[in-house]
Amino acid sequence: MSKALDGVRILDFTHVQSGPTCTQLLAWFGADVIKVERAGAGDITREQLRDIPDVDSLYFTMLNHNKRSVTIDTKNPEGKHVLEALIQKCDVLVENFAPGALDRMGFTWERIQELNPRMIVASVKGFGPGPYEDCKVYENVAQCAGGAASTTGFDDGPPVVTGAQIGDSGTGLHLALGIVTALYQRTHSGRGQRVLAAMQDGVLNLCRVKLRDQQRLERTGVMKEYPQYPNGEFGEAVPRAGNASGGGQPGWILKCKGWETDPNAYIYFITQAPVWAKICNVIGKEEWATDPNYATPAARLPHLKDIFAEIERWTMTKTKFEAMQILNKYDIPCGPILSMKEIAEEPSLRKTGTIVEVDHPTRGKYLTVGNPIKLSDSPTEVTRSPLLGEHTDEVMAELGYSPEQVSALRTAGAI
Ligand code: CAO
Repeated sequence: MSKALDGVRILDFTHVQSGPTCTQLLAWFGADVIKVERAGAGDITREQLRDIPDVDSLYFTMLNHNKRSVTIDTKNPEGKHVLEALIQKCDVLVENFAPGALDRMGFTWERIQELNPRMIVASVKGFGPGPYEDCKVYENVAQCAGGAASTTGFDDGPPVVTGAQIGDSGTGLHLALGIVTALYQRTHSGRGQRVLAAMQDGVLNLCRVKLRDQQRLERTGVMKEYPQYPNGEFGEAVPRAGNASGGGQPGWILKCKGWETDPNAYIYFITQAPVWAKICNVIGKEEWATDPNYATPAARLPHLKDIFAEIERWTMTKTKFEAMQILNKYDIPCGPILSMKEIAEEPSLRKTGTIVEVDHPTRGKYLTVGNPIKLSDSPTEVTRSPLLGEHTDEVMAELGYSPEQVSALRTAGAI
């Protein structure tokens, strides 16, 4: 079966995490992704967090599936010529170098347009134009500068970063959308364009509800869905809300059977208004369904802590999976806290291709996260990440270089 992005050629100049997540998605949708790396070293993540000596790390392999790897020294004059040939052949150049690095290599937007006016140049940067535009940025910097850290954690503790890589992988997703949108516009404009996804902007986009709450707080001085209500205090900025959903349906993480020894024996429980009577029945507090202090969502807000304490008395008598099964029967929204071990072993995720086992020539078998976006007419087959420079000869031949020319370029250190 053909793939959604069949025929689209991506010049992948990305490294570390944010850019590679974007180009991996495009590769899964069928684009030919040619990853450019420096000979000898390659993407720095190949050697970071290694669990097997001299073997590409899981960090690298899990971000670079379905790609081809070519080595080019883009600071070598001959290497620049090779890169120029690639720019002429490809549809999209994706990069996430430090600000200005591409210009310093001599590949300004103007130069790229001269070479290929249809080229889309897509970049991840830490910040958009402004005081921090020249800064190098990693994941947690973006989480802090994008509003996530100040709103994550508990009221009495410091700001907390989340394990979900919203700065890197989140921005990679944003960039991928920008790229396919620009490809679509090119079908009628005939022109390429620049696509920028700043990590601060991407994180803030994912924290949109917290900017909503900032404005609610400024108007009313209080947010009744937050754990600070009714006994705590609100300051000038949106506080950390612990595990509160912060949305229209209050929720909290509750202990389940075994919590004393299992750090993940917990369940997220949502007291969704339409099923309030069922919740009361399940936990044995039938009277709360009609008690005016508990019967309506507004009446419940000042009592949320007591309500969750009462529900927890019930959840502590069940494992998270037992609780899940019972609650689902009544359409009560809830979710077990799953450990990575449990997720890795979950058969249904294997079946859907969300968790995939991949074989690699030097590493052997390992697990990875497959394509989370499923297209019915463009299924994803996850293939292993390339070895450094594995496809240099193949791509050079496609660019019209003879084996002798390739060998001379190699001797000159250009590829
Ligand atoms: N041939 C020759 N030179 C190459 C090359 C190649 N194939 N590939 C890269 N280089 C050069 C670059 O041109 C750059 O050289 P100059 O500094 O002389 O211009 C140099 O390698 C280093 O690039 P860099 O500054 O991007 O890399 P770094 O390790 O110092 O910084 C990072 C890494 C991620 C902080 C920075 O790239 C960055 O801020 N990127 C944008 C934001 C981003 O994506 N962050 C997420 C990273 S994932 O957590």
